[in-house]
Amino acid sequence: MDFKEFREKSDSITELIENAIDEGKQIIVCCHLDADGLTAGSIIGKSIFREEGRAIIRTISELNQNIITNLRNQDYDFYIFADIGMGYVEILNKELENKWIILDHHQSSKEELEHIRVLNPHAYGIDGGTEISGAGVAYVVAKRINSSNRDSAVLAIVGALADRQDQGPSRSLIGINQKIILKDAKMHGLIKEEKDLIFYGRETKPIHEAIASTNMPFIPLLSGNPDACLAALMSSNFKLKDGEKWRTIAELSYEEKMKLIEILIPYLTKNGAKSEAIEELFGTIYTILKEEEGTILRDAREYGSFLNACGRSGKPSIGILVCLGDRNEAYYMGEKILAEYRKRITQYLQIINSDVKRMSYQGNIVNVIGDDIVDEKMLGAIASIISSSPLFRDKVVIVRTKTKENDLKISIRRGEKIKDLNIGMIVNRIAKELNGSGGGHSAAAGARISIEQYEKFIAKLVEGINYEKNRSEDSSKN
Ligand SMILES: [Mn+2]
Repeated sequence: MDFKEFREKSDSITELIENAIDEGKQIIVCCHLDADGLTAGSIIGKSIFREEGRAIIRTISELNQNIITNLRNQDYDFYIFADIGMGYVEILNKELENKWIILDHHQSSKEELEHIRVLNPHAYGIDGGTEISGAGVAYVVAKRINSSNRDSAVLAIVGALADRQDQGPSRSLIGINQKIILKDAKMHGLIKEEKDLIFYGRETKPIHEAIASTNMPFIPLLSGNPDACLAALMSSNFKLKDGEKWRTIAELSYEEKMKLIEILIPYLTKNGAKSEAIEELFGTIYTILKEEEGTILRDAREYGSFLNACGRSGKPSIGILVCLGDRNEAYYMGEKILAEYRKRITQYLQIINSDVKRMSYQGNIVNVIGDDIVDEKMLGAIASIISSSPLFRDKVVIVRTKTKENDLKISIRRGEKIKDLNIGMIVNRIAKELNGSGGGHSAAAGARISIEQYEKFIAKLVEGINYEKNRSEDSSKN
């Protein structure tokens, strides 16, 4: 890893942004619409506003020639792509000449990674899949523009967690996320880090509701079903109320938390192993101290799910407003969007679970057909949830759905227990061979192909996974 070179490159990229601000250029920040993209775009947008630069932030779900031509025709003076852009360097060069930069953490070719207008950690041996997210890359630059932008460290942590970069012990952040971003946040009293049960709403919701609204890990029969959670807890005489008031997970004693885990074990693991359940349910909680107690945004993971819900429900601008500080109208709208979004996810999962034709197995692969039920914007979320199930930790999960254009959108997730398999690279190659597009990270990738190519896609994927697996087993023998 060459952190010094990454630093130097961020200096030169920062300079390009500063020049654009100084010259009064009209800047457009184009960011991806998932939580990491929204936080990345907001961090960089905020830093430009702070210098009194002129910028607008816009979200995009994907890049392609048409979208880029369209952007060019809108005549902005400077284009910043955040958490998106890899794979399009050549087109950007052609269409936008020298008026663009990319801040991203997705994998790409060496040539793209090292391009003078691209800041990407992969170029310096820093793993963009686990050590820094798109928001983190934006943060590194924002901090160089003005050290006051350290207040954005919180957003960078939200982005990293939403991109599931909590890959350290007890689901903690590692790499630059931990050594630089989290350190900044802690030093300025912005974030508290502690180990506890990972449940959405651990500070805010009644216990059964907190368990029910947890999607990661997804707990079969309980996730999305508060009545079933309530029944399970009541039948074990769990103390759910203090007088009239519902208690929250955060209020429980250590013994009570252990008792809660005991109750959940049968739902979580086949063999009822307590250690596995603990591993699954205990983790590092990141609490955002400046957010009001009792709100969704107080927990950094929940903040991310709030933003993902906005982005994937077609309301990314609500998410951006919240990132920029709105705690009134936009926040209340976001709350409603999140509730609705969780309801839909539960419905999708129920259909997938109850219709045997929708889920099939092929060696290491779990194949899920979401056609005509799963909205393409929510495909990634569904793939992540299914893949987080303890049953599939050593599997590659593939979920597909039809797009509006009658193509297929496919989301691929590598189970936690599989190492040394770069799904993003494999998918990128296969999609290209089949005249589609695709790519991503080593543990999570996506593709878009025509329906006719689906069988070939799966066959090539199985082949690619087996090839990589054998190769890494061979090399580990040597
Ligand atoms: Mn990202």
